Amino acid sequence: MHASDLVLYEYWRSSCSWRVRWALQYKGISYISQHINLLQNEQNSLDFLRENPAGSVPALKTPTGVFSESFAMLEWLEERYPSPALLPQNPESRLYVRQLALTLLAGTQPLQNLSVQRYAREAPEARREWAHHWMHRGLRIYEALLVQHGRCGTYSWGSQLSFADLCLVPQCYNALRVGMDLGVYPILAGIYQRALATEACQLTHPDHHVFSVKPTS
Ligand SMILES: N[C@@H](CCC(=O)N[C@@H](CS)C(=O)NCC(=O)O)C(=O)O
Repeated sequence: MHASDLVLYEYWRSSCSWRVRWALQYKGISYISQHINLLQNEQNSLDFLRENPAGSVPALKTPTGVFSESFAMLEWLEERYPSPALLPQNPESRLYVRQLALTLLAGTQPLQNLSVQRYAREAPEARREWAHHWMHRGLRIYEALLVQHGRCGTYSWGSQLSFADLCLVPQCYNALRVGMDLGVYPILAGIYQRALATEACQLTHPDHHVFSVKPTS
């Protein structure tokens, strides 16, 4: 597949976008990254909605169409480009890693998404409380799962980077941005620091990522 065959529509600070561009980087897949400015509501422009009716990022353009939902993208990338793997080999370990990933991807991020915060709460301070509440809930469950299963090492699944870490790190980044203290989750905070230090994570970090198509502001 050529670089131009894949286009990732993304917003620089979007945690859902980060997990997909990290997977692309880790697997050494070239792609074009196109910035969609959420603060300027570009996700709801008619042109973008025609391609991606979900009106969210990330969206991935492949030779067969444009797709939303970051977890579907991770699964497709894993099937299409299995090495280096982001899922363990056996089905039970995969079940566990997917559980960790979805605890944050499906059970936490949607509740702290800005459009949900805006819909649920009017005052900025009340939005912040809302976000803290749901992020703490998600991270508390994640930490408890790590303790319960006792399988973590460098990363959430031993020494293998996995979907779980691709969801955990952007979630921790979000939590820190809104002033949460990760010290109450010592195990996942350690994984966050170790994963953050890796090359693919650094290259795709919101503060360092280089877009193929420059952000409009
Ligand atoms: N379940 C979707 C969620 C996508 C999502 O919520 N993206 C956020 C950015 S992280 C977004 O585009 N928000 C724009 C909006 O809500 O208008 C996924 O995992 O891709």
